[in-house]
Amino acid sequence: MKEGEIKALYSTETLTYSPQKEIHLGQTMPNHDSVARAHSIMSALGQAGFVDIHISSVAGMPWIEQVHSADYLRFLRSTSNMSPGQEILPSFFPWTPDYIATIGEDEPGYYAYDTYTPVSRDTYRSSVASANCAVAGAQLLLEGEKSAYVLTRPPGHHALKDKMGGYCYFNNTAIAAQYLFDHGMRRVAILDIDAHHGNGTQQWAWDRPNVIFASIHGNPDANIYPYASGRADELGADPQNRNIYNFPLQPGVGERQYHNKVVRAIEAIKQFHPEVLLVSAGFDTHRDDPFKIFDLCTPYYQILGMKISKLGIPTLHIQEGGYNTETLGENVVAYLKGVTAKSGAEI
Ligand code: SP5
Ligand code: ZN
Repeated sequence: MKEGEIKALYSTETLTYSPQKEIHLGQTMPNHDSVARAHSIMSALGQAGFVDIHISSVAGMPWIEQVHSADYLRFLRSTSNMSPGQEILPSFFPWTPDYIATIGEDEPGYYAYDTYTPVSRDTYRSSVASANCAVAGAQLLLEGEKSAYVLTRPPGHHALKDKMGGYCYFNNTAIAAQYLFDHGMRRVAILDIDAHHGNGTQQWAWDRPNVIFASIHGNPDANIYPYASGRADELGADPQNRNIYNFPLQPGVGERQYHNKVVRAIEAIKQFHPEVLLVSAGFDTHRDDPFKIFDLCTPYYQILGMKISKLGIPTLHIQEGGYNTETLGENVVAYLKGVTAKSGAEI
């Protein structure tokens, strides 16, 4: 790869996958994971001369099945039979063992934890295609690529073992990690730079001593989604052998405070001595993102990409959030320019 080039993988499913709505506090609104997000990234990658774009076609099912429960997979697969144009948002969430025993099997709400994440006849196919991209990206690392980028859409880091949430259905990052373990990797690091805590990825990493999960995100105690996880005192199943590093930040913070946490997250990863790094790369940290969590500007993503690549570990960059379709593509490009830069300034 020449300087400024990186293998970028996408599936054509992502160019048609188009969830319509979400419900926030009783208000129906357009779903944030618009198809325009994929177009924004694709066109910016093309314009910037990131020419080496491949279409992914790896069958990731064995690794999807290791990360998610059979019941959840059966439920998601069943949504493929929905009528064209039909879209469901769960409206009832069975929460006690009694409820689950009675209606859990048939109730979409059992497999969901919010009203932001709809299902339609396209959901399963697109989610499989997205996870396939992550697996294909991981395969590139095994083939000796120093870094790769995957345009995973739908995103993945909020997907739990048996529940969808936060626009996520399959945990693309956990699935890629599982694939890497099955192909001889022994220590995998995950850095989550989406503005929201990667609760699904943390759940998967929690009791895996050969995984380190480090995440920088909006403080859940400041009413930032997903509200119930991402605190600094979540250390993993064995606190003596810490493998979870959460760096919550107050909403509104800018680059200086953000970068301090990046430095600390990277320090933790370095000390873990991973063989490979997966970055859950969200760009909803940008100042113009509709979720308005942080105050980062586009050029900062280049510094961030450079800082991460200086770890010198084979790295797969996996797309997560980022919802301003005017800026998303250029933010991804700025980040990848940093990732692929051979040298340069660093803050
Ligand atoms: C992958 C990813 O970035 N998922 C993000 C999920 C966020 N879900 C919506 C949270 C709604 C928070 N409150 C909205 C305030 C509107 N002014
Ligand atoms: Zn996010």
